Amino acid sequence: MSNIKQAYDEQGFVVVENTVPPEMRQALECACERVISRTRNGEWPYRRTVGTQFPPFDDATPTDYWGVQHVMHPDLHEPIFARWYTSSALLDPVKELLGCQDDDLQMELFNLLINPTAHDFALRWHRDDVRLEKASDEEERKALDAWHYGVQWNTALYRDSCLFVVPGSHKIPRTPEQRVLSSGGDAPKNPLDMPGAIRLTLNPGETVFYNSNILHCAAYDSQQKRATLHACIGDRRGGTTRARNVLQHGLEWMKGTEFRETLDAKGQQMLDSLLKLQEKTGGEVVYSQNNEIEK
Ligand SMILES: O=C(O)CCC(=O)C(=O)O
Ligand SMILES: [Fe+2]
Repeated sequence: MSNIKQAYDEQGFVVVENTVPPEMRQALECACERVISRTRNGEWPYRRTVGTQFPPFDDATPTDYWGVQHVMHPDLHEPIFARWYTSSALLDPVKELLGCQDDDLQMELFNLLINPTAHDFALRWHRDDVRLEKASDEEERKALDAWHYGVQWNTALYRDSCLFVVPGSHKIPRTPEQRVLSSGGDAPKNPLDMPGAIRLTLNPGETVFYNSNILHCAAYDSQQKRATLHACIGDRRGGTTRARNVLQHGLEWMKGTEFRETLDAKGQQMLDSLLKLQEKTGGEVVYSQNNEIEK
């Protein structure tokens, strides 16, 4: 087993360097600047709004933004995002971590995480596809045991210290103390109060690949520039295990020929796996999390 796979399997995350080929770096930075401007100017309807932690993000009067959704969307006209998403600099480690071949790769989400400009904001402790406020130990274990068919990542274009994780927590239910600190709807005042938590810092060009059901949270500083590529890829052999987590972000736009035509042959093959997944679910969208938790 490779070193990165061993670390990923044991800790639930691994940091990999050089995941942005030098010749793509500037194009990615410029494309990010453009899509961030459009979002902050209110010209891009698919975005993450301050005050809302999880999808759906479609609240009526947004005040600030912490993410740009669907950066490969053809209406953005930024082909560099799909070129990078299907590049070997990225797909080689993805295949290694999933233990899969090219044919198994399933296109999923590609979003951008940005600093809000006027408000600091934070996400509560969570696992992306488990409702922690009500999951029993057994339900948590079952969900974690089934979560082997996808990998998520954050790639920093600028130094990024927003993400906190509990290493190893992708395999085991929370301890009673961890459960208390992760069952409410609010973000923690100090994430390091969580037993076992560490803060991850990425230097420009570094990627943290992580199991999105690792116990994690994040804090966003409006004064610290952030443009972090945030994406995931699945392994189609997982059937519908990832459907809820992925389709809750609203991927109908990926069905059109306009998007398909922006992709190379490998990208189109990855897209076909996603479209099959969409077909299997009959278009039903179910959300992984409740934004409002009853207290
Ligand atoms: O901002 C981050 O790095 C993490 C975001 C996150 O956990 C999420 O979108 O579920
Ligand atoms: Fe998350």
